[in-house]
Amino acid sequence: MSFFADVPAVRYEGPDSKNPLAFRHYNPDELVEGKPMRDHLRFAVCYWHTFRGTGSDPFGPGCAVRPWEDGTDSLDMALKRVDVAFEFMQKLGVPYYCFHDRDVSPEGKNLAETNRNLDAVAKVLGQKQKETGIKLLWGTANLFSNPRFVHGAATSPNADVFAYAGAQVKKALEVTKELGGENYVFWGGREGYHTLYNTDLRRELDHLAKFLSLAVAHKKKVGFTGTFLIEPKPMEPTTHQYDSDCAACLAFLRTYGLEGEFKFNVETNHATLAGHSMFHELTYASAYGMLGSIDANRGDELVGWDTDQFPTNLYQTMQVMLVVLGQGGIGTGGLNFDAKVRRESFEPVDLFHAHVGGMDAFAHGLKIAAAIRKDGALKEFVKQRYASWDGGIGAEVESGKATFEELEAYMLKKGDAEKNASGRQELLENVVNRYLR
Ligand code: XUL
Ligand code: CO
Repeated sequence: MSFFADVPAVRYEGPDSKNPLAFRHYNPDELVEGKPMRDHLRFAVCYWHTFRGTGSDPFGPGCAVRPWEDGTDSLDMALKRVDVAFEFMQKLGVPYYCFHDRDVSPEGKNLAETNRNLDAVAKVLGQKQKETGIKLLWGTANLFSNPRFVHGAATSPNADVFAYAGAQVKKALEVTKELGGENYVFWGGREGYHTLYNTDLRRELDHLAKFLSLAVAHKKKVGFTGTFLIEPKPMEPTTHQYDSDCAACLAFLRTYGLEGEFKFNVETNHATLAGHSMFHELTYASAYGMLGSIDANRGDELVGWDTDQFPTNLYQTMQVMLVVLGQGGIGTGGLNFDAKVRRESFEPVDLFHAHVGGMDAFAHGLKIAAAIRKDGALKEFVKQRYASWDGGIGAEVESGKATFEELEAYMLKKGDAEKNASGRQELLENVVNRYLR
C-alpha cells in the first residue's frame, strides 16, 4: 500500500531543472572536498513535525490533510505510521531519521504499558530500517508534553517527576541503542522557570546535573557508544530555559565536570531566539570541540518565536557548512530538519516540497562554502589579521612568557602600538557574494 502514490522518488536533475520534485543541487554521490555530499550532510527527517504535526496553532486546530491518519493516538495507528514514514523517507532519499519516544508510540495507562508500546513500535522500526537502509541519527525522550512535566522534568520541584523522567530516559536510551542510533539528544523541554518567586535556581541546576550524570552512568552501563548531545534554547516554553545557548551550556557542563561526556546539537531558530546568529553558535561550539549535530531550520526575521521553518536562506546554509567543513565534518551528527510546513501548506505533497527545498539549500550552501574555502578567500584574510601574534610580543603573550612588567617595558621603549589595519567587513561581504551563485 502506498501513501504517496502521486509522488515519484526524488532524483537529482541538476541546477537547470524546473521539476519541483527534483533536486537541483543535492547529488548524493557528488564529491565535495573529496567526500560524497551524502556524507557531508547526513540529512535526517524528524518524526515529530513531519509525521505528528497537525498544523494546530493557538488560534485554531490542526488542518493538515493526512489521509492515512485515523484520528487516534492508538498503537495500531503508530504502527501504520511507521510505514508512512519509511515510504516518505525512502522516496526523499534521506539516510537518517530522529524521534522522541512519544512521537513513535503512545503513552499507556502506566509506565509499564507505555514501555511495552514503545517496544512494539521499535521492533517494527528496526525491521523497516533493515529493509530500507535508513538509519536512526538520534533518539530522545519527550519530557514536556504530558501534564506531569508541567514544572519541568529533571528540574521539577516534585522528586517523583524526576524519577519518572529518569525511567523514561533510561528506556528511550536503550531503544535508541537497540536501533543503532548514532546519538542521543537532551533538549531541555520545560527545564527552566517562569518566575524566580517560586524557584530555587541553584537546586534545580544541581538536579539537572545529577540527571545528566545518571544518564552518563547508564550510557556506560548499557554500552551505548553514540554521542550525547545537549540542544541549547533560551526560551519557550519557559521564560528562561537553563540551556540557554552554547556558552551557557559549556559553563554548566564544566561546573559539574560533565564537559567530556556531551556535545551540542545546535538549532538555527534557537540560536536566533538567543540573540545570536547560527554562525556564532556553531563557531563557538566548534571552537571548543563541542559541535556534535545540527537541527536545521530557520526563524522568521519579523517574528520573535520558534517558527521552525524549513531552511531556504543560502547565506545561512553556506555559513553552517563553512563551520562544518572547517572542523572536518559533523562526526556522528547530521542535519536534522527540525522544521514544520506552514499551517497553510496542508497537503502531503507540501512535506516533499519542504524537504526537497531544505536539502537543496544545504547542498547548495555546501558547494558555495567549499568554493570559498578552495580560494582561501576568508581564511587568508583572518590569518593576516592576527599576524602580530605569530612572532614578537604576541607570541610571547600566547606562550605565557610575557608578564605585565614586560609588556610595560616593551611599550615604554616603543612609545605606542603599531597602526591598526581595516577590518574590511564590506569587502569581505562582497567577496562572499561573488560565490553565491
Ligand atoms: C524544541 C526542539 C525539540 C528538540 C528535540 O524547540 O527543538 O524538538 O529538537 O526534543
Ligand atoms: Co530541535
